[in-house]
Amino acid sequence: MKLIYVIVRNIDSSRVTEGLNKKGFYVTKLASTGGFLREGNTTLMIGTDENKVDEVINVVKKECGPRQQIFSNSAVGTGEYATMQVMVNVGGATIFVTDVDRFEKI
Ligand code: 2BA
Repeated sequence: MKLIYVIVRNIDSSRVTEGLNKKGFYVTKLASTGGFLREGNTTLMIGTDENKVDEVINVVKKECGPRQQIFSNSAVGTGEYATMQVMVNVGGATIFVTDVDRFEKI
C-alpha cells in the first residue's frame, strides 16, 4: 500500500478532491501552510494500492495541472481606463508517494 501526499493551492483542492472521490479514492484534507511563502495551501492524503498510484496522479494532473490563464487587470492611467491582459501560470501540485508498512481500519 502507498500513501500519497498531494500539496495543492486552496482554490484547486475541492476540484481535486471531488475528482478523486468520483473515482472511488479515499481522501483526507489537511489545512497546511507553505514554509516559503507562508500562505495557506491544502495537503491531501490518499491511501491506495501501489497499482493505483498513477491513476491518482492522472486525476491530480487533470484537475489542477499547470496551465496558463488570461488575467485582466483594469488600471486608471492618465485619466483613462486601461485594461491589461497578461498570461499567468496557475495550478500545479507537489506530490510525494510513500510506502505504508501497515494499514488497519478498526
Ligand atoms: P512549489 O514548488 O509549487 O511548492 C508549493 C508548496 O508545496 C510549497 O509552498 C510547500 O508547501 C510544498 N512543497 C513543495 N516542495 C516541497 C518539498 N520538497 N518538501 C515539502 N513541501 C514542499 P511554499 O513553501 O510556500 O513555496 C511556494 C513556492 O515558492 C514554491 O512553489 C516554489 O516556487 C517557491 N519556493 C519554495 N521554497 C523555495 C526555496 N527554498 N527557494 C526558492 N523558491 C522556493
